[in-house]
Amino acid sequence: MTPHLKLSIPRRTAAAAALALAGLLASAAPSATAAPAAPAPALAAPDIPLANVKAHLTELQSIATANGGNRAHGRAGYKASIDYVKAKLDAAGFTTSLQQFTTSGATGYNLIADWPGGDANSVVMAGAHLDSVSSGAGINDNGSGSAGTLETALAVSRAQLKPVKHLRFGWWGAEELGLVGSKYYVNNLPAAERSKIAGYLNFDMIGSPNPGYFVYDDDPTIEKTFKDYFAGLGVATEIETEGDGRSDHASFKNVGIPVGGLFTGASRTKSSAQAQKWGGTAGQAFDRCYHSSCDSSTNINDTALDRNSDAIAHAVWALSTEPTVPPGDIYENAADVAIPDNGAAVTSTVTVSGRTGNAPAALKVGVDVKHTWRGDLVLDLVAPDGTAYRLKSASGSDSADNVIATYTVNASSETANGAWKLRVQDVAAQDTGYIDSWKLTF
Ligand code: DTR
Ligand code: CA
Ligand code: ZN
Ligand code: ZN
Repeated sequence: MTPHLKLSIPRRTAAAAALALAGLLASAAPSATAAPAAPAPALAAPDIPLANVKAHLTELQSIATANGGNRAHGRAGYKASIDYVKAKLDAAGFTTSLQQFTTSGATGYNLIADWPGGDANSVVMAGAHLDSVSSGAGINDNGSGSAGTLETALAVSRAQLKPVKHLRFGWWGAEELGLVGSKYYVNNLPAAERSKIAGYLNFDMIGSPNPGYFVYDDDPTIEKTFKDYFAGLGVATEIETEGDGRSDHASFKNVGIPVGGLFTGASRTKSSAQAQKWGGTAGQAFDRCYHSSCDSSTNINDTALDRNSDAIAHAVWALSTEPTVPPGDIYENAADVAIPDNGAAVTSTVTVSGRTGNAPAALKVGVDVKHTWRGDLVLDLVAPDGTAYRLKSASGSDSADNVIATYTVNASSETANGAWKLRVQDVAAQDTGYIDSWKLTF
């Protein structure tokens, strides 16, 4: 099992951030079923006006039209695109810098924009590649991600946001040549600077004309932030399965930075099941104009572009403005434990020591269980004295995958020190999985 990436900020803050972001707060009494309740967001993101995002796409289309029909690396259309985005950010008060590199015999450019303020040692970054292929204007691929990211940055400025973490945005060159710009950025970032990046959010194709709603399955906190947003809209999401290595998040993931992102699909075909849940046309590609000359202003689904742009803002706000939760002490077990299908319960143990007195009335139990059809699963926290606290009961109809959640348990009647166990049982046939990791935060 590939261990999932942790937010690379100091563990205590990471856990606090994860807890602050986690959507499920549950107070459980012995054998009571935890009743999840979503916490109020620390600071709700504003709506991102679709018209503003579309206006950026109109400009990028004009740039392509005026420069040989594309915005590809090494061409005039790319540099004009970078200059357009940079001018908007400079006017909005960002600290911008152009990073030059050479590939395929031509000069490429990355644009980095820092929003002044926030903890310089904990950076939340969002980015998109701005280059197109040479065959077209690249309005969905990837004007859409570039414009959604740009408009979110401009919304940060309009709000004069004062985030806890530092916010940085990036627009990458030469992604279509092999993630060249983002690799150059990461490779030229000193290790000490890399370790300050708490997470990188990537947006590459977020307005496909026959859209799917895919969330990258990488860092669980980032993934959950996006999935919670779409759940709030009543929009089902799927895990992005073709994404590994396919866009700029790979450059960050390869050096251990937690990543996440959104995607509405490229040349793969939408299935009938997907058309059932998302609408659109089954048997047709998510984007029939992928890497083609028809990837122009008309090659966008406005609803998908709007929803994903709003999701970008939601994640940027949520991941950078979470309340300063007093750090707790974390006890974690990241060893994978296989869960037998429709079989006996398994446990994973964390041993708590060196504490005094009882556990808190709001003991945080963070779980990461990878398992298809999570309705099969029953989860309990078992205290050192054997008392069981129900975290999650079986719910046959819940066909979604994975239990990535944080529960709050009133464990004030339990002594803190001792061997605490997460007990998981699969109570229905078919579908299997494993405990990926879990942790207690006191
Ligand atoms: N490689 C990207 C398009 C792409 C294809 N699959 C994925 C998955 C996740 C993000 C992006 C993509 C491009 O052509 O720019
Ligand atoms: Ca919107
Ligand atoms: Zn592409
Ligand atoms: Zn792309």
